[in-house]
Amino acid sequence: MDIGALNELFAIPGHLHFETGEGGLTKAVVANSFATAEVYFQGAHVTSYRPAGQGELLWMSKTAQFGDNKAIRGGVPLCWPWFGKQEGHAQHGFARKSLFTLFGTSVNAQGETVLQFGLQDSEATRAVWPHAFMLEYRVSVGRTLGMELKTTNAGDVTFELSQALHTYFAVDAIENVRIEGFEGNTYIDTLRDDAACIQKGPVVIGEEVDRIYEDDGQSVTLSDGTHRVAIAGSGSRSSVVWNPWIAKAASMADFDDEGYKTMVCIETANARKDARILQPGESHTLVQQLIPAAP
Ligand code: TA6
Repeated sequence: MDIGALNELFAIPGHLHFETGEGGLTKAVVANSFATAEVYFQGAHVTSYRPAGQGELLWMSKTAQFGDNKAIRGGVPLCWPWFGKQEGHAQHGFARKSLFTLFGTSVNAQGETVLQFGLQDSEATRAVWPHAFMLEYRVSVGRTLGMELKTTNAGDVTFELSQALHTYFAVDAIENVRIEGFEGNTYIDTLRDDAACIQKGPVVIGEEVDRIYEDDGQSVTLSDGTHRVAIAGSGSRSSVVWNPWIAKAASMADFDDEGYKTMVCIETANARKDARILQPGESHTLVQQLIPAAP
């Protein structure tokens, strides 16, 4: 649908309009009394969330690539219908490279701007992943950023789902980052042959980190001395913390070499043994909410 038709059908004065963004891709531009945000239709990808009077909460790579069938580096990629590597297929699935349909826009009772995107199975998706599905994604922009990813098994066979809201957070300086809330939790260290470890104290980042935490539904708090944001999730018992550090950042063309100094990923997931089995007709919703607070 072209920009004119989108604005005709879905724009909301004082809340939302549509523009052509980077790489000629269509994006929704939210500006309400609580915050601004941007969501690309490619991957239903939130690339910006800036609460009123505060700085940008999400990190975007300076060398991020925007184009058909490309995953955008930064913001909130949707890793779906699998998290991680899958023999013979692109890591983290195909949703983040797919063009979503906008099903609706509204203002809810809290005055938040709400966008509802969807993705259904197609010949192309079934060639990669042989299942019928309905994927619905609701983004709510207000004093908090709410993201709800609902998967429905629309077929007649059971399938396994693993996924993540792979959120890239902007931080002033990685050496000041503390992530509180995982203390005492078990985590898998994917950089040490999936060694099982226990988190002692807050998570601090001074090297490459790629961990999958067992998550008992507690919210975690990211702080760096200026930004402070609480991350609440539901429908998840696993969270991922990732920073590529120097070498890995330099090895990725769409990740600017110095970018590791100003970002950390905290991802609300259904990863590894937290993958879910959906029976025909069954649904599962993964939710992440970002709650910015003064430092
Ligand atoms: O979430 C952590 C992770 O699985 C890392 O292992 C790293 O691969 C990161 O995701 C980024 O993956 P991507 O496919 O977006 O380059």
